[in-house]
Amino acid sequence: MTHNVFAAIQLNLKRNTERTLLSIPGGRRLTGSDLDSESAKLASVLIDLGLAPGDRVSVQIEKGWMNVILYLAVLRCGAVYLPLNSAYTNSEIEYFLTDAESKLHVCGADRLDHVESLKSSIPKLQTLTLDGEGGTLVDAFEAAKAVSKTFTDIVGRDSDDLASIIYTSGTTGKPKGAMITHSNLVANAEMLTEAWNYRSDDVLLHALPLFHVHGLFVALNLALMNGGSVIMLPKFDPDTVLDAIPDSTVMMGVPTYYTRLLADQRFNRDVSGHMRLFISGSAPLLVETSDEFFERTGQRILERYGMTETGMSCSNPLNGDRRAGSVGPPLPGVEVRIVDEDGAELPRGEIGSLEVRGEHVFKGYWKLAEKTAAEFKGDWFITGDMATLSDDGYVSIVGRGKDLIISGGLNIYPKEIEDVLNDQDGVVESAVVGVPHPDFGEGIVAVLVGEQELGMEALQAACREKLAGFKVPRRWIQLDSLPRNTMGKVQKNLLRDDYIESFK
Ligand code: MLC
Ligand code: AMP
Repeated sequence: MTHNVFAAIQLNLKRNTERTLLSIPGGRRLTGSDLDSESAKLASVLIDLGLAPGDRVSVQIEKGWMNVILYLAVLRCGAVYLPLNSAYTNSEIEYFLTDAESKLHVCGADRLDHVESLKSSIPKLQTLTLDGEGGTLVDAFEAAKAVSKTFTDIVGRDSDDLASIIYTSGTTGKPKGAMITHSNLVANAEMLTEAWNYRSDDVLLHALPLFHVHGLFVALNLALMNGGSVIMLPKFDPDTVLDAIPDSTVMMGVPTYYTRLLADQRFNRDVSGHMRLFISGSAPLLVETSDEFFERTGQRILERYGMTETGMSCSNPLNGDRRAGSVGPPLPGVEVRIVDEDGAELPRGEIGSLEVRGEHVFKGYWKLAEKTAAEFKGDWFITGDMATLSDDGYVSIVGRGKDLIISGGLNIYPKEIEDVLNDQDGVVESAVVGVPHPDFGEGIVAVLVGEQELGMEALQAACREKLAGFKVPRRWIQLDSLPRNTMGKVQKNLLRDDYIESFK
């Protein structure tokens, strides 16, 4: 028996050969049979290219049906899917491809020259392009479709074999590749199916990007593993979302999606009344957003909590008390504990470090055995989030032990931005903090100390060149010195307080 997660997906594709499982408004509609046969054809292309089980396929493409086929094809042939945010700059992706030793990289034609130039340091790297419905990947796919007999199998994998690597940044050093196994994906989808009673008659409104855990493993996998159908939008846009809601039953999003919907007066009880579930995660959902949503629609958003390394760990209940400000009890099969700085478990209600364990917890960081060991205590994974556990078992995330900004559901590690800023002429030191932002939850403020008056435009341009747009600070401040405690550590909490109104 294979543990390839694609086998679990295929079971449901085969149960739904004639039904449309994936539809792109104004574009293609694919049945279970289409998803099965087209992923097989593309898997043959990958195998013909020489991809072996375990080889990494890095992907930086726009969202669309071909992205779904590519993802399924990579799983199907036992390779490892490595999705990359389409906003990452060339200098950012260089690290990922080199570290992961990609065997195949799929990207837009505009990125090709840069990726080709990496071949000297990644000798076995091959490339294919995908732009909308064109590119060398599509050419190869069409050619494979014309061949009557190709690969239709599923390459066998063990439960502990890698299905995906997703890079997450960290408070120190370079981004780390989280190794996610086939059994992690199956386990997490099973937990969510049970917790949310996910069904084949659910229609998922999918506006999330496909390059993160939320859009790929929580949203897409869950639907496909249940034979549910997906309405796939290229991105979150209130107009297209409002058009798609009448045909949907479940929507998943980051809090920004819900604040943007609430800002649109067309979004009301009439539009949303038939929906079975609105789910939020990836960033804290403000109590006021949850309450406003409830007042507007009569429905309480179901908030859940997770991370790249673990998939989903906690969720408010489908039936029962969905508590604003809490992420709910652990999912079935997940254990959580709250510990103090010495690792001792804390009494209920006290704030401490959140640790989780279960089948959903990843295998470790790619090529980083020491970092992996440092973030586990036995099989307990240290999330880096600060939380409380109520007497009745609800987890509330109250802060972060890690220096992390979450903007519009995207994680930004200040260190990465500070490193770029500190390299610029005239900059003595910098501190980057996140403060409340009405649209993104948190917005980025850069506080700098310079040898002389700093040209903020040049600093901004330097950030733009090196970093994805969502990581570029939006407010710039120069001080004579940064506030420090007696240990010499920069007091970012004071900076956050001082600039808390920056985006008001
Ligand atoms: C885009 N921009 C952002 C941003 N996204 N700025 C701050 N934070 C963000 N999240 C900037 C761009 O750089 C650009 O600026 C400008 O906004 C317009 O870009 P856009 O792409 O047109 O923006 P928009 O479509 O409005 O996107 C915002 C968004 C999107 C919130 C809809 O970021 C999004 O879909 N976020 C979801 C992220 C997600 O899936 N997270 C899950 C992670 S998994 P400029 O100046 O550069 O032109 C995880 C685990 C878990 O966390 O628990 O789920
Ligand atoms: P990522 O590394 O992108 O997977 O992001 C994971 C982090 O997002 C977690 O460690 C939390 O800090 C945060 N997160 C995810 N869901 C929630 C939530 N519902 N409430 C608060 N923080 C969340």
